Amino acid sequence: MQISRRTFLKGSAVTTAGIAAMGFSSKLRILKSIIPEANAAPAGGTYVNSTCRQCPARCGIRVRVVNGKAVKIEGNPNNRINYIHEGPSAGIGGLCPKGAVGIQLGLYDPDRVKGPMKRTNPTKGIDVDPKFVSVSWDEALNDIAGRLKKLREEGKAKTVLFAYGRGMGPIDAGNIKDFTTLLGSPNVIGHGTICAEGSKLAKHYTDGIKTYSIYDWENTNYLLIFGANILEAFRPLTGMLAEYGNMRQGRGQRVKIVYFDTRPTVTGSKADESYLVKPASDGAIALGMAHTILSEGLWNKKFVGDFVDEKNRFATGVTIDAKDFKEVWTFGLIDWWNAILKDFTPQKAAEISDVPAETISRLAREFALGQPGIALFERGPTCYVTGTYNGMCIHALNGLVGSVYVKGGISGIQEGPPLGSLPAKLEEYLDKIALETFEVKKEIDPKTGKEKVNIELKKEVKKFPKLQDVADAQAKGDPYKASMLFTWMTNPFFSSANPQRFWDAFKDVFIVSSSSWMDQTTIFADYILPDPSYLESSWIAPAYPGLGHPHVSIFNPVVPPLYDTKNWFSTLSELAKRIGGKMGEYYAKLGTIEDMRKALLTGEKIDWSYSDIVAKAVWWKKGPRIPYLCVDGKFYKEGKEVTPEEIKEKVFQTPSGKFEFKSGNKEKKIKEKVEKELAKAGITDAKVIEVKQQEEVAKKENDLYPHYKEPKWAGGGDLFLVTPKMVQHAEGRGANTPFLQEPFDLLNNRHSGTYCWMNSRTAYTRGIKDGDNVWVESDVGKIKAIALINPGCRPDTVVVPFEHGHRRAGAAGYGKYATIGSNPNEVTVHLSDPDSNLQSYFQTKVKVSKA
Ligand SMILES: Nc1nc2c(c(=O)[nH]1)N[C@H]1C(S)=C(S)[C@@H](COP(=O)(O)OP(=O)(O)OC[C@H]3O[C@@H](n4cnc5c(=O)[nH]c(N)nc54)[C@H](O)[C@@H]3O)O[C@H]1N2
Ligand SMILES: Nc1nc2c(c(=O)[nH]1)N[C@H]1C(S)=C(S)[C@@H](COP(=O)(O)OP(=O)(O)OC[C@H]3O[C@@H](n4cnc5c(=O)[nH]c(N)nc54)[C@H](O)[C@@H]3O)O[C@H]1N2
Ligand code: SF4
Ligand SMILES: [Mo]
Repeated sequence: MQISRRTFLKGSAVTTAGIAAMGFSSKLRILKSIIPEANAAPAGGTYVNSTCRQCPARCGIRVRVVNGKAVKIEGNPNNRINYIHEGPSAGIGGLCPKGAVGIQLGLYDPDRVKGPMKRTNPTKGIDVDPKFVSVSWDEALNDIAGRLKKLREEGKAKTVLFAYGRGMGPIDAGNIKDFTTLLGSPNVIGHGTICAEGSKLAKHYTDGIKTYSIYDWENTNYLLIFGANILEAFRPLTGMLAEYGNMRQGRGQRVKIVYFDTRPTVTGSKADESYLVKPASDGAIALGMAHTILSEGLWNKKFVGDFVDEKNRFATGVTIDAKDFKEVWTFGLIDWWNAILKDFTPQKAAEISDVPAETISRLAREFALGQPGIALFERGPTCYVTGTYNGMCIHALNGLVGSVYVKGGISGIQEGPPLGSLPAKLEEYLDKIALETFEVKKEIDPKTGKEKVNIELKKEVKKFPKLQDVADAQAKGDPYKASMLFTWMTNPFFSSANPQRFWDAFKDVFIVSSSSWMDQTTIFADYILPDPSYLESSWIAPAYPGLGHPHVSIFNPVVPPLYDTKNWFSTLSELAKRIGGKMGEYYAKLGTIEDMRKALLTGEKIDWSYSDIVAKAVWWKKGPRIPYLCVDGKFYKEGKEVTPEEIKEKVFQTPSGKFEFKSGNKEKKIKEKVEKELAKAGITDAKVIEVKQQEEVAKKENDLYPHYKEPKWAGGGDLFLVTPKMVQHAEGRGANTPFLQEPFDLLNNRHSGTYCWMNSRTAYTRGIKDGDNVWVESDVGKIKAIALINPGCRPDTVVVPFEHGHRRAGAAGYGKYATIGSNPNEVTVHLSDPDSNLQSYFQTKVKVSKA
């Protein structure tokens, strides 16, 4: 439920003066009236169940509240995401370090924005004091709504941009999509392309499912990990820390872990074998492994198939006739071999990656023979312009050994929760202005026979590109100039590569930030309409992929709002009501966030009572982790064998209905692009289109296969730059938390600051000593860091972890800790993977010199 400070007080029929004078028991009573099931803790105080929002994982928390103050966060064992399934801690809910410090980071941080603020300095710049002054909610909302209304009337609704991060559920992102649709703007821009889209697309191009994966840690034997930092980042970190313990000591079979990264990591130090690879070379390593698996006859014959005469003909340099091989659940193996693999020997892979050829072959053998095992990756190999292909090469290993949809393997179907409907139907509230941008299409779903309503963007309406490109689009005025920008839970003026682009392009745009902190985007804001902390809020959030079965985490207000904040949904709702007309009617019908939450959580198939869900702060349905299970080359669901048609629809969503080594989904994408471009040139003749499509597919044939390409490096320097996350970082947000910043980091025995880790040789040849100030410099910028000599680094690679260096503009800006040091994104060149659109964060080379 959304409880602003005011409604909290109103609901309990007391006054502001009253609450200050109120004793603990009265506050507890209020809390109980909101969350009736809040149970008394033995030593006084209460426990309130809720959800963590320090990372996208959505672990369950239980917060101890004493005398109206939240004092401690623990794991909530009702929630399945951080429920410990196995080992000595089985049955409890765990937390990672970021989850545990939520009280400090999320709630009692003195640097929070305490109420609505208005900019008084019309000049904008990263180091320019915005001179914010407090305003009333009414004044701010009236002004902003007036501007939106005027833009709508002038036919400029689409020039209003909404950027959001961390939104997974209909309420989670403040119901933002409904608001923009009613407003008539197509520009609702998520932060996925500055996060981890590369791993999703690599899977879409191979197994057909475009989502993060589900890993069966409990039953696996072997992990081949490429740049997924499972003990410091990844997600859910809590689950991973517990799973790691179980995999290594909690059960009979000790899982073997092999880790590839470009720099020293905790995960690498805890693995059985760890390799420092040349940046962006993982695709080559995986291809070398695939070469070994095939030439040594180690592929999974029941899943992949075999030569018709069962004699292995895969040998280096030998072309194979596709007729000689019969594939079962895979597609394109022989074409892939002939085009890419036959000459991609482990020796070749070794030259590219710096991992010895014998090691590549040995690990390939071990992986194939040690099944079930998983080849997994996340941002490491994918944050390059060739990232999608690196990912495809790695995931292809899972195809070769048949570790997809098997016990102990990797799968990709995360069933969503069966949420109920909202009290109002969006399509009934689009007015004339909204209908200039969108059209409502109704069709009968052939499967259910029921009417389906889609709200689609009109073909002729252009929209802004992906988040990191918005700055360039704005600078060019292409597709048009934005007049307003709203941000929720994202800070692209800090987190995107070369954020200086945003500082320049958005100087004259009216910005409304909902941030609870003076982040870098907020420094440019005209208004701040601050959200409450997640510990003061009411939300729902469907599980991030990982569990398989449906699951929703629930946010409950743990304490009353400390400050004059307003939940983003209520802010949008109030703006809509002020704009009036159908928009206002829609939001009046939706009611409060509590009404919405209740409507969504009382769906037909939600079998727990609403009060139970709220009290436990979770709903989930028991179900198998892997709904479609492959056993000996046959697929089963609930014990019954399923048809190839069902597999095509649900499991391998590819044109062949199989795991593809020659990507039909990529081919489709190439063809769609040709058709779009021809249409732009006014060519619609089907024959012409087809010929052009075939030409283009032939030209790009290599792109259909998992393959390796050396990417072009940017930045003009001689040292690869990697800017990863550390365990104590919570994206850009953790920087202001003493509890996270003060402990020593496990690898380097240092705390808070911007360090540039480098090999002793790299330092020596530049006359740099440990602790010296250094310049890290590229074509786009120059930052200062402290040299940290770590002999474990590659001599050609320096590491500057991401999180610090938030700017402070006059009195505005994150507090003491966050403004320490520098932001490595200021020297990172803005490039993206053209396939996945993921920002290529690690594509820059820098110069390092003594400052
Ligand atoms: N502590 C912490 N945990 C988090 C987050 C956080 O901010 N802090 N954020 C969450 C979010 S939003 C995400 S998307 C995930 C991301 O989770 P991960 O992808 O696991 O984390 P990253 O640090 O982004 O990158 C992973 C690793 O890739 C390495 N790397 C760079 N280039 C290469 C390469 O060419 N090859 C290989 N093999 N490795 C390379 C980096 O050095 C880094 O150690 O983490 C989530 N969990
Ligand atoms: N160099 C480098 N850059 C990276 C990464 C990296 O590893 N290296 N990681 C990338 C990844 S994986 C990601 S996901 C992105 C994340 O980048 P962003 O999408 O920018 O997300 P955050 O840094 O979490 O910033 C969220 C902002 O929301 C504000 N905020 C916090 N809580 C709330 C709230 O409750 N409500 C509202 N309205 N606002 C709130 C905070 O002020 C914070 O500044 O960064 C990317 N950038
Ligand atoms: S992994 Fe840690 S930060 Fe992420 S939701 Fe779970 S407890 Fe919170
Ligand atoms: Mo992310």
